Amino acid sequence: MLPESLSETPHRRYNPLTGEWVLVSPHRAKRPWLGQVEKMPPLNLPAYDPTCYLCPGNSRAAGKVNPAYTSTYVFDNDFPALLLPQSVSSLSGSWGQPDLGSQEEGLFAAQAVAGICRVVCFSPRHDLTLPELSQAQVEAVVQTWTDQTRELGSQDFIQYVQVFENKGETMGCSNPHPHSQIWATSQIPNEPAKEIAHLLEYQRQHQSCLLCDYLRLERERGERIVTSNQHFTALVPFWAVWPFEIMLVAHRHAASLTDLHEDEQASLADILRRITARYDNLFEVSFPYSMGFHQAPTDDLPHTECHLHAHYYPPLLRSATVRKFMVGYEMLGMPQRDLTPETAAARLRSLSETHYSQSTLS
Ligand code: H2U
Ligand code: ZN
Repeated sequence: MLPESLSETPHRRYNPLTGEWVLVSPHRAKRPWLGQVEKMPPLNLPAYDPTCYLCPGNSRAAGKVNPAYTSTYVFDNDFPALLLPQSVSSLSGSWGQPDLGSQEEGLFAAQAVAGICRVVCFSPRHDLTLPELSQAQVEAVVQTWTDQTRELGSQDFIQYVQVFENKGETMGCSNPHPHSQIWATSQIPNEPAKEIAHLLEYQRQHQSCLLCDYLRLERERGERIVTSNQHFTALVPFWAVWPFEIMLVAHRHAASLTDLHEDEQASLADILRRITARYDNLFEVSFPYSMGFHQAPTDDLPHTECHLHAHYYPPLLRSATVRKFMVGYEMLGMPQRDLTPETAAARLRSLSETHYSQSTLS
């Protein structure tokens, strides 16, 4: 169990995946439990929106037309942040080689980056988010992410496939039609690169996997677990920064989405629905977040250190309208939280996994 001081005294906690610390101020945190919970009016979106660029049969920018799709639908982003290698003038001849100025060595480092950006619509329905889709529909989403990881990762110049979902206007999501994005790049981006460095170092020191070891301890302790099924556990990490942050970890030491067996894929779809139903039920609002998977790079290395997991970073703190801002001390000093991860987990654990929109129907 948590030493009592960690639920009462200001302290900092270490994130072994990134090597960064988070400041925890539990003495300030009595409020969230007592705070007024404001309800937002339901969105009441139509099943089909003729003005939506993601709905089946509609036109997108640059004149492309979506087919009358009936399951998931993947297309190349019309405004990609990254371009194919042939469209990128290499700064140095090969990917990954910084083009360093000879004298300024390192002070003006730059590298050309090539990549592919895609958009994945979860279903033709404009109004149904992950917890509102059926198990079979979410399995199709998992299968699509897996196929995309395999297809994009098999391209010679791609070293990393980042699957992510930005949900809600507060997260800068431009369209309510449920969708995710995939950016596949010629270099490993910062966040997975930091984690891989720490996973490798842990493996070197302990001859075991950091996430396998961490997951085992968390499952023994139970106090930060939110929900689990046969193949996955969702927990509020000991070092969580965002109030209701969740890390979703595969039970088996699988490195990537592409390593999951069929029953594990179904379990993944199941737990994605459970997590997002709990999130929506927290403030009875469609809960905004950024989430994404961290998996093994698709370069030529074995990456036995990598262990498939996902991070959910939701901004809401006390109600549907009170969000956490990462400003001031957090930008200049370090991230800080009031609500302890244990309290956040207990709160999420107490909620139903039946989506509130369904429970009000019955
Ligand atoms: P969000 O997930 O942040 O809402 O982004 C949606 C993406 O959809 C965004 O990257 C792309 C934008 O470039 N998009 C198209 O590819 N075609 C369009 O017609 C509009 C938006
Ligand atoms: Zn739509």
